[in-house]
Amino acid sequence: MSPSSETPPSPPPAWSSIARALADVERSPSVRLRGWVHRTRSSGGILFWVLRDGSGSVQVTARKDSLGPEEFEEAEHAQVESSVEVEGTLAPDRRAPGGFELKARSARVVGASKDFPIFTEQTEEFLLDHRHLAVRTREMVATLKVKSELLRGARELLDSEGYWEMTPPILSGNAAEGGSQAFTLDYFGETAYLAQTAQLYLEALLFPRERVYSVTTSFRAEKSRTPRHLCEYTHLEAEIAWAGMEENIGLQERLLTHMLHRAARERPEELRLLGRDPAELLALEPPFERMRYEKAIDELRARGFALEFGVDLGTAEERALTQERTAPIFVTHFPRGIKAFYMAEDPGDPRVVLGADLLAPEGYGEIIGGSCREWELERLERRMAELGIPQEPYRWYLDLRRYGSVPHAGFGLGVERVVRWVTRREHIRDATPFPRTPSRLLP
Ligand code: NSS
Repeated sequence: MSPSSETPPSPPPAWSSIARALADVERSPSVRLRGWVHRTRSSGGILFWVLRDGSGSVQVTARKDSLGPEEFEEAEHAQVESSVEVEGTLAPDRRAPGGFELKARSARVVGASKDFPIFTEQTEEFLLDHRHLAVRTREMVATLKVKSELLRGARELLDSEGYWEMTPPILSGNAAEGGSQAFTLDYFGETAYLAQTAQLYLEALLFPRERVYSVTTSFRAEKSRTPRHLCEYTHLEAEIAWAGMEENIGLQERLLTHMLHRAARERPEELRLLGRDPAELLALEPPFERMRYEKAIDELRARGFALEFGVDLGTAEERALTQERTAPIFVTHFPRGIKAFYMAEDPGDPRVVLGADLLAPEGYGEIIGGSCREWELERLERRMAELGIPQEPYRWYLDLRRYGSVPHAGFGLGVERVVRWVTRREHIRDATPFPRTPSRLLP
């Protein structure tokens, strides 16, 4: 037969993601997928894989008689986490998760994987040492997807309300949240600090834009080994011109609610896998309860804590306050002595500041810290002097109070703190792929 009379072979289908292939199955059941072998088993000339890609997973069956002996043997020897390319037809199968399985016509190994070291029932330490591989586990994947969705929800809400995303610096010549917790490094012979917050820079950026936010990495040189402290975390911060307590709290309520609802709508399966019922998140609506610090101290004393006005609330106190709650709660009007120099004094009660922390329920505790800023030059200078903070490195910050200062307020949300609560992780290090803790810089 001459080549011209041959039926040309139909071109292979374009690469698809697993999620897209399953969504389009009625229209185009013939697909080409690529991903990683999540599970493998073979019996009697039939090979079963669970194939995973960035979008989801699907069961694949490959028969020796459709693949041919050589290709079948190579596929059969592909161990867990080998990367593979598969072509075949999706067919309904009641037993397969997702209701379909891919009947393979070809299955090719791209990158072999020998003795993948991650499996269930390994120690926490081992998994942390192998985090670069453990990020492929189902729980990590689900957590990372929820985290992206929360971040996307945050940007969606802030953008829709006219906030401008800014890119403040990470390196600075001054520490902003208390020098002792700042990492320092050598900057061409000078001392530089790694950012603990973008706040001071967002305050400067208010003047051209009025409503600004940023998502940056913040650093805290805290040796505290608690389940809620990281040395490096994702900080979502906003700053609002002409705003007081109400506007500040209102934005936090709308922001958090939007983030939670988006995650619940877009990632219900991942949330369920992690032990969180998405309905619990959808049920949360503003306004959230508010409680003055003084009242919180009373409540804690009644529960047996020996506390005086003026002490900060730690992990144990916040746990006690929130353990039996199902919705977040604002604790407001903290004593000045335990809060940062830039927080505005309450004109009605000079012992306290116009600030609020938002505590997550179920014992998780603080997820947002916010306040009205001391916006008048004299008062800010006086406060810095009281606290012995040198003016020189903050000269630029004080300038903001010299040239058209306005009342303003803002807050910082700890993204991993929110992820930990939403995904019910015991430790905050499981809310981030590569946690930095006092004892861990690798992987
Ligand atoms: O120290 S904060 O309470 N406040 C600030 O840094 C302000 N300058 C933010 C602002 O107003 N723009 O930190 C804010 C939040 C806090 O509520 C936590 O959710 C989170 O940042 N945070 C942390 N997350 C993880 N690990 C550590 N160590 C940590 N410290 C604070």
